[in-house]
Amino acid sequence: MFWQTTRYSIDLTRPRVMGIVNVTPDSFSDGGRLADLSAALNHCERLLRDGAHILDIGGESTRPGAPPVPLEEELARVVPLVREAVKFGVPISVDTFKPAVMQAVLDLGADIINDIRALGQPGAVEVVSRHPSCGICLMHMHRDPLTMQVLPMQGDVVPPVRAFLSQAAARAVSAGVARGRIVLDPGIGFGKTVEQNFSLLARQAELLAEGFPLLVGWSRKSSLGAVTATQGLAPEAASRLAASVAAAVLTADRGAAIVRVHDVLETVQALAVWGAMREQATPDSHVLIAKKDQETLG
Ligand code: 8Y7
Repeated sequence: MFWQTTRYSIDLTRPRVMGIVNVTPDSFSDGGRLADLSAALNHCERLLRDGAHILDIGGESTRPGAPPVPLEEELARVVPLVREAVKFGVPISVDTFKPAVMQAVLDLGADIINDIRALGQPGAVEVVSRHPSCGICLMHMHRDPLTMQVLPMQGDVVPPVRAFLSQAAARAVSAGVARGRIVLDPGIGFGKTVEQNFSLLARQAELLAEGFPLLVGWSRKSSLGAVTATQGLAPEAASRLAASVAAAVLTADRGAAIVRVHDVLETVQALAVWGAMREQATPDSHVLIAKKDQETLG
């Protein structure tokens, strides 16, 4: 299966690693805009050296409880970086739900729109469908970042998450977006309890049954903190590396095509081990996989 994006047709025969690039004041800011830009570019280069296949640039923190970012501020954070990042020679994804930001980065040549609101904002479907080929990630979120963890979902979340994603994809397709441009994402941590997040992992096959590739982001999320807590104390986000890598391998093993991660090097290494095992499990398939990879993305 391939993911059709603006400039790249991404071969999803093996799992792809999307490296997270946050351009929010709490990540790179040290005062001056230019310093911020060069720090962000250095971070991009590091993720690429570490083996990232895709970069995901975001200018709005979507952490639970995070306040909204005004349009002008988000544009000021994201546009200068995307303008440079499209020169790296890898697919550039932009994490935004604002149609005006989507339009601005697509005009700069961005390859993928990663929308935590699944094109739910008025005008978003139109911006994406007007573009001939950009990729799009449709993610499930319950409520919004301010309130999602105060009142999470109830009961079995797998069927409603699947139904939501199915409808979001159908809406995009009927607006003219080719199916091959779409990937789906269950939105780990977006308005779900720890148990609900893990049920989305255990039963990922039910989401795959929609027939679209899955992108999944477990990296450093609080559910990983919850299940690795000792004496009631969860490790901080930066200390959830092993847990994040374990979750990335498990989600890939259950069929996820793209993993969205902070720790690219470790995830790439872990997936290489998983891939080596898998080649032995299916002796015929690896020749095919290697050949396809040569034809497209590194
Ligand atoms: C996800 C995401 C975040 C995710 C997709 C964080 C922007 C929170 N999580 N996008 N964004 N999937 N597609 O902890 O799981 O990274 S922000």
